Amino acid sequence: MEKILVIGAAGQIGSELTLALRKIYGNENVFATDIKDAPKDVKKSGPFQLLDVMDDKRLIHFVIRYKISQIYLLAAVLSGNAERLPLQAWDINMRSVLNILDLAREVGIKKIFWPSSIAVFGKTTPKIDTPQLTIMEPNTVYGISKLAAERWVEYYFNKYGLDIRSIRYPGLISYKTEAGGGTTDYAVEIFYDAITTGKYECFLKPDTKLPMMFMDDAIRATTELMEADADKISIRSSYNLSGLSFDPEELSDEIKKHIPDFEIIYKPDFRQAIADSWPQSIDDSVARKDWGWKNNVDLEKMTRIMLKEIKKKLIHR
Ligand code: VAH
Repeated sequence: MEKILVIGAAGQIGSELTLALRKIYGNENVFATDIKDAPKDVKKSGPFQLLDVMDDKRLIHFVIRYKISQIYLLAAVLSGNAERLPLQAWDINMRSVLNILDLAREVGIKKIFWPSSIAVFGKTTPKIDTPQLTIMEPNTVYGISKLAAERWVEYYFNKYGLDIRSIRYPGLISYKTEAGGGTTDYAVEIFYDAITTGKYECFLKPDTKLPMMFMDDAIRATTELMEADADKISIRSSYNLSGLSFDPEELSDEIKKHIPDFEIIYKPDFRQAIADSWPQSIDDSVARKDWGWKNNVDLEKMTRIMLKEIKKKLIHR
């Protein structure tokens, strides 16, 4: 029986991935951990424990005690927050990965998932349909740490045969957790403000097009990648993945179809420079060829689901 450890299970991806993994492997076989308390549905549906991925001694003790066979490492400092604490963010984003890689090699963990990001691309990368293999000169702390970690995960595959798999997530949009300090999180905050106040102050310019994805597609991509035969995986750094691409104005126009009086004002801040260094759209043909990836949710469907679910969530607050 697989025993799965999710690190960062209280976060935007980790909280939803934990529930998806519990559906596949059984509630009691998916151990959710984080350094902060997890959402109710994560804590109620199976084991949850406070655990710091930076504490390598406690980590190895946990993995041996519960006979962990797969690890999903979702803990990281996102782009906006990382610019505020550069060296701490570098340390957390790098040491967390290296702790897991070394632990996995030592105790023989079967499979690991680790998320990269489209933040590994920079100003010199082709912006439209960014290829899987291309120039990568990120100039954000978050992007630099994700690019360095991509090199490490590929190194551990080549040198020790570690089956670690990864996806370069675009901006992820979900309603179960609040935004967590990312540059793309305007596309989450906007829904809450549209519903509660009818207006949103956007920290990016109206024409800032970015690659995005609804969380359900991202979770499905993750489990499909992890369940694919190892011989189908040709990329051991991290797969490009794409769902949709839109800018704040296009998202605002879609919201107005549901809330006609919705108003948006644009006050770009330091995150504009981060967004300007990222691609506008991603070529994910390698993921489609290798393990049959395809996205399901478009802008219209995502907007409808986000408004419906956040309204429900706010009523029950
Ligand atoms: C961020 N949501 O904004 C993350 C993501 C592509 C961006 O990695 O930092």
